[in-house]
This record gives sequence, structure tokens and C-alpha cells, in this order.
Amino acid sequence: MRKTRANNRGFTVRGPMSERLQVHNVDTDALELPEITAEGFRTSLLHHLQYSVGSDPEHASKFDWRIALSYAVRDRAISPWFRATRTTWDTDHKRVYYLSMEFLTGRLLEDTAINLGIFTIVNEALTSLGLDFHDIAEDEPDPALGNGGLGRLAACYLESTATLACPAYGYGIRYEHGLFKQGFDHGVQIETPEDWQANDSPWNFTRPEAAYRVLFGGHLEEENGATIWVPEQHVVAESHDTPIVGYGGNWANTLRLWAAKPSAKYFDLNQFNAGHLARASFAEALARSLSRVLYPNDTTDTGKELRLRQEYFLTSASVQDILRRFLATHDDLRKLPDFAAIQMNDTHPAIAGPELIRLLIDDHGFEFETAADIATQVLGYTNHTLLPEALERWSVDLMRHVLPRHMDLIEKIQHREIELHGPLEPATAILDNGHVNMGSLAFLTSHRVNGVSALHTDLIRSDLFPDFNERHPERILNVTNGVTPRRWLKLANPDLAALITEAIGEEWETDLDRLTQLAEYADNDDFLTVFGETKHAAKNRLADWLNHHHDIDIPVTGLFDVQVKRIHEYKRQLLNIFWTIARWQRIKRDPSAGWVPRVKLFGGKAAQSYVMAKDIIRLINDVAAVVNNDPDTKDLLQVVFPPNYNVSMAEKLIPAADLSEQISTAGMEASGTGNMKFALNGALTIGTLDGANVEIREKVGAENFFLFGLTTEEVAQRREEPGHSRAAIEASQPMRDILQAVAEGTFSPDEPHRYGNLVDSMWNSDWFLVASDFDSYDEAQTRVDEAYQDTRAWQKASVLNIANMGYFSSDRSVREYMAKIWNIDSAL
Ligand code: 26V
Repeated sequence: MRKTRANNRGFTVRGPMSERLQVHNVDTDALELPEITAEGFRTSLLHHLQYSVGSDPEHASKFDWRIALSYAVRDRAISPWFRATRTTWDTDHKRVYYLSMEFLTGRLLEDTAINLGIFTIVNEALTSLGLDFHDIAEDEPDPALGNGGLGRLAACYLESTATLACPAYGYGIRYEHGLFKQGFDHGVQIETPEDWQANDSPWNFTRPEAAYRVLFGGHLEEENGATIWVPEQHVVAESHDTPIVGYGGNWANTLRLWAAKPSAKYFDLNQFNAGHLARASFAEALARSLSRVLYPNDTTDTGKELRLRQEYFLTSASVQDILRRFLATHDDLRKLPDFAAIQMNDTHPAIAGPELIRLLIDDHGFEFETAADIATQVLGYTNHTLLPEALERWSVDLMRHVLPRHMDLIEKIQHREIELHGPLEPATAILDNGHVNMGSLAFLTSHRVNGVSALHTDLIRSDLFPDFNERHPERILNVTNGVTPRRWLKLANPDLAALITEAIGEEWETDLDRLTQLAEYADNDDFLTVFGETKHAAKNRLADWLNHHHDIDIPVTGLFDVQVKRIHEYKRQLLNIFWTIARWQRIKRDPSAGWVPRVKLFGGKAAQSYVMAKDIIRLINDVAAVVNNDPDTKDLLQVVFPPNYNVSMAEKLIPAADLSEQISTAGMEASGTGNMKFALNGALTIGTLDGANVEIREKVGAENFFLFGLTTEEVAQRREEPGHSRAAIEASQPMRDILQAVAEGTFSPDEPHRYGNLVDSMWNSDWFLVASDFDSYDEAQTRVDEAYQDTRAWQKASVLNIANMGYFSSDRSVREYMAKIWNIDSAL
């Protein structure tokens, strides 16, 4: 390849499509849509069906209606979107850039209609046509562009920035295939490719004018004392925008997702014409591979070069876009921190520090010192996990091979830190033992580093970065996670939302602390009766959906006990299924002991390569097969595991839950956000003192929370005790009975030793302390049973949970980011 200098300046890929034409005599005000009415909306919908979709009402499919409806709703999102863009430019307002490898937005149709305040009118228009809004909305594919909590948090935060009129962009990757689709074959997880882009999304706006080259590989040269990067390859990052409308419809922010495209020269026309079809497309395929798949692994550093390339692809395109936007109206890049705040969602975009420094030096002539100062003032880093296996480390060789200039700058960043603040501990140095620690790099190139719950932030200070905390005592702070009450209450649980509005009036949607007024109703019989009906309705909806989509029948009378999240040993689905086995054994021993009927619901995916997590899934399904078909127990205990848990499924499961399982080994779950969604919908929590559980329990009151288990300190001590697992099992009759049943093949009669490894690891290591916490969990579950039998008392506790959840609105979290990290005000 011809030598090119890595000068990104003027490298915005601008084709004829981005040429701006001069126009005259346009009155943009005249383009504003008229005030919405059901009649007018109906006309607009029929118009889109005919002229945008090309279908007629007599023959239109659900898909056709969904697309037409999305266009009709989307029309209404444009003016808040334009208003936001214009206001930000006109007032030269600071902007936030949220860089994340994952965004789990969920479906957009109903959410956008709710936030625009047109849900009721749209519903009316559809009803007049004999159509059902929810039914049509369910046709939308749920974009699975993330693994779990980190990606869903990014989506909640973007929606909250829009609600608060905080000018913000979410930057991510437009993966062709999101997280795999999960199916079960005889209880075993099978993965098939997800295909959310099978049809064009009406929410996507492709922006050919905003495309950038992202450079890779090559080598460095010295020229007049300056370092020059001579890259070997490049791909083009093409932007795809989605408007994210804030509640109230006053403001919309942009989710900008990058798609990797080869530059035209990658397609070898000579090869093609010579008949070498595959060879002609090879380079093209390589370029496209950058946005082909989401890494389906949320715990381990896969060490895959492609992953590093993806991270750089996201980061470089975003940082170039950020600089381009700043330079459109400014010329002094030293002012960048006054106009841009970049938040790194975990370390995945941590190459942003070196990338920004590189662009400032190589394209804009800054000295390293100044460039590093500017970058540090602009950047913030959120840590989302303490699990050692999830902390990103790249080998120096790989980093130098893929990004030679960045490797050079990383060395300079480490050197600068040592010059300014003294030598670094090897364990937390950026460069250690031939590796680059991305957490340390992110920390030392950020002005603020935050954890996601009070406990987690304490552990960041004491365990993850104790030496950095001494060197930079002002840098670490806590911002406890939050969730958006629009999606997680108003959209997911419309009956409960309506009841709340009836009781305390509007505006809790944007001022969630108002929920405290519900406490007055906690003893009100009439209120509690209706409240009970909303829970029952949610259970019925879930039961209908399970029946219709998964051919699963569940009774709607029992206690719905739900654990939905990624499958991971530290989250301890094993503890839950072990207890379920104990329950089954107990019912069989004493069938008429007055058992509270339970429906045990599980949901979640295991990383493809995570053998133990897949064993746990299989065990849950194996237990379900035995328990659900046992005539002695099936009316009292059901185990249900619908496949392919995602945002849309969460919207159905969470409102129906009575009990929320938040049972991770203390000290291991950074925050959790499912815990907040459940409590907001009135489920009571059975949980450990881990992540945000600690704060939830403080807010809702210890008497309304089923606490169990070892504390973080006790976990550390217990792990030091030799033989702790054997001792705990031997001391617990139920634990022994459970493990015996599993070991004997009670749940795998066709293969009795299927769970041999799992049982062995329980006896011999049990790192996650399932056995140590079992009796305490069991005792808490007994308290759950007792409490559930007093319906009124349970409902009261449930209402008090909701009443005290105001703090966990993502609006509160985003306000904290705005004040303490981004230094930005609302623009309205
Ligand atoms: C790591 C990796 C490593 C390489 C392959 C892809 C990949 C994807 C994700 C991760 C780290 C995931 C960390 C994460 O999701 N943490 C969760 O963040 C939530 C939001 O703060 C929090 O509520 C959960 O407790 C925490 O586990």
C-alpha cells in the first residue's frame, strides 16, 4: 500500500453526498407539524402506509403497519431533535459524549410515543382503525447491541440526558449482529446469530456526510524531531443516527452508531473481472468485520485482536467527530474542556486518551504536555466491575502492532505520571510485565473516575486503585446507578403507572422523589386492593405471553420469584436453583405442610465459552423438567426459564414479580440495575449486602427487604479458611441432600454424572460461597414465605418499596454526572 501519513486532519471522508447546496426562500416554520389530534395522526399514519411503505390498508401486514406507524411517530420526534441541535449550536453550549461499546436501547416505538406525550392519541387513532398499539409495537426487533447491565445503563442515561435537556451524544458501534439469540436444546443453551438489521430500521438516519477514516498498523518514523505514524490500513466509519427523545418531548439527543465500511479501493475490480470473486472481496470483508459482531462475553478479556480494533474503531471515529464539531465554531483547542466532556463507559474506549493526545499533537501541533492536560480535563472514566478477569489488559506487542503511535504515547503517559507523582506500583502501573493495563490508562487520563454504587466505589478506593487514590485523592467519586422510570414503570407497567398517577398526580415521571407520597397509601385498603389487581394483571400478561410465545403454562396464583440477569457464578443462580431443589425435596417429604405456591422464573444468557455458566443453565432446565412434571409438587412449585432474555422480556417479567433475587456474593456485583427496576415495580428483594442493594435497603427500610449472607469482609475471611466449602456443606443437611440428588443424577437420569464437575467444585472450592451462604438464604426464604401469607402486609411493604425508589431514577444519576464530572448545565 502507498505510504500515507497518519494525519486525520481533513480526512473526514466527504463525498458528493455531503456537498451542501445553497437554497432560497425556505420558511422552516411553515414545515412545523400541526398540533396532534387522533384524526390528524390517523391521516398521517395512512399517508405513510401508502406513500412511505407503499402498501394499502386492505393488504398491509403487521410489519407494514409497524413501519408506517414508526414513521408517523418519528415525524413528531424531528422538531425536538432539531430544536435541541439548534439550541446547542446557537448558545455554544457544552456537550457530553458518552462512549460505549454497548447500547441496549430496547424497542423505540412505544417509548418514543410515551416521551413525546402522544401515546394516548396514537392509541386512539389505532383503535379507530381496529388496531392494537402494543401488538404492532412488538413487531419491532429489540436491538441487542450489548451484553447486560453496562449497555442498558448507557441507554437509560442517554434517555435521561434528553429528558434533562443536557446536550449529549451516545457513541457506539452499529453491530451487524447483536448478542446471539439463545435457544435451548434439551436444556442446553444454543446460540444462533441475531439479525436485527434484516430490515431497515425506521429509527435510523444514515449520515454519509459524517464519515471518518480510522487507521491501523504500520510503523513510526522520525522527522525533524517529530514522530510520524505511517499506517498500513484504514477503514471508513460511517455514522447512523437515532433520535432519543426526552420525556415531555422538548429535547432529543442523538445515538450515533458507527458502521465499518471499506474504502472503495478495497474492492479489487481487477481480481473480480478476472473471476477471482472471493479474493476480490477479501479486504472488503476484513474492513466490514470491525462492526460485524458484538463480543458475546461480558467477563473475560478475550485477547482477540479484533476486539482491540473494534474499540479503537469506536473511539477514533468518535473523537474525530468531537473535534470536528468543536472546530466548526472554535479555533483554540485549549478551550475544548469548556465545550466537551467525554465519558468512557468502562475501559473499552480507554484508548480515547492516547487518541485525543495523538490528534492534538500530530494534527494540531500541540506539545505532549499540553495535549495530555487537555485530554485529562475532557475525559472521565466509569468503572463497572472489579472482577480481575474482566479488567482489560492488552499485550504491548499487540498494541504496538495495531496502534504503534498510541503505544508510543502510552509510554509517554506513564512516564509523565511518574515524573509528576513518583514511581508506580507494578500492579497498577499502566505498563506491567509486557501488558497495558487499560484501567490504569483510563484512570491516569481522566479528571474523574467513578464507581457505580457506594460500596463499589469504596472498593475501588481500597482494593482496585489504593495507590492511585493516594496520589489523586480528589479523582475517585461515586455515582450510584439509576434507571429510567419512563421505560421501567410507565411503559412496562401501565396499570401501576396509572394507579400511581391517580393517587399522587402527574410529574412523578420526571420527579421520582414524589413517589414518597405513596407512603400515605400503604395502609389504605382500597388502594392496596387496586394495587393487588395491577400485580395480578401483570402476572396474567406474563402468563399469556409465555403461553403464546413459548408454549409454557404457569399458574398465576403463586408467588412469582424472579432472577433475570447474565448467568455468572458470582450472581449465584446456582444458589437459587439449589434452594429450589431443597423446596422440591421438602414438598415431597411433607406434601400437606401448607406450602406457599412458587413460580421460580429464570432468564439470562451465558457467554458462549463459559462452561460452568452453561452447566448452570442446563441444571436449571433439567430441574424444571423433573419438578414441573412431578404430580406431587407441580401445583406448588414451577420452574420456568424462557429463552433469550432481553430488554423486551424484562419489560414483561419485572412488573409481574413478587420477589426479586439479588443474591450475588458480597463485593462482586458492582451495582446491579435490575434490582432497582424490580423494587420500582413493587417486588420485594431477597438480597445480599452487595452493590446498590445496600442503598436500596437503606432507602426502603430493613424491614421491607429480605437480607441474608456474608458481608464483603466476611467473604474475604471465609475464603481464607481452608476447607470452608466442605465444612459448610457438612454442617447443612439441606445442602448435603441437594448435592446428593444432583450427584446421583436425579435431574439427569440419562446421564447421571452430568454435573460431576459442578458438584466437585462445590465440595472442593466454592469460590462464590454458595454453600457458606445457603443456610442464611434458606432462612430468608422462610421469612419470605411467612410474609407472603399476610397479603396486606406484603402489599404494604411492596408499596413502601416503590415509595422510596425515587433516588434510583437515572435522572438523579445523570444530574450527579452533570454536576460532579461533566460540569455542564441543562440547555433549557
Ligand atoms: C467486559 C468485556 C470484556 C471483553 C469482551 C466484551 C466485554 C463486555 C463487557 C465487559 C464488562 C462488563 C461490565 C459490566 O457489565 N458491569 C455491570 O455494569 C452494570 C452497570 O454499571 C452494573 O450494574 C453491574 O453490577 C455490573 O456487573
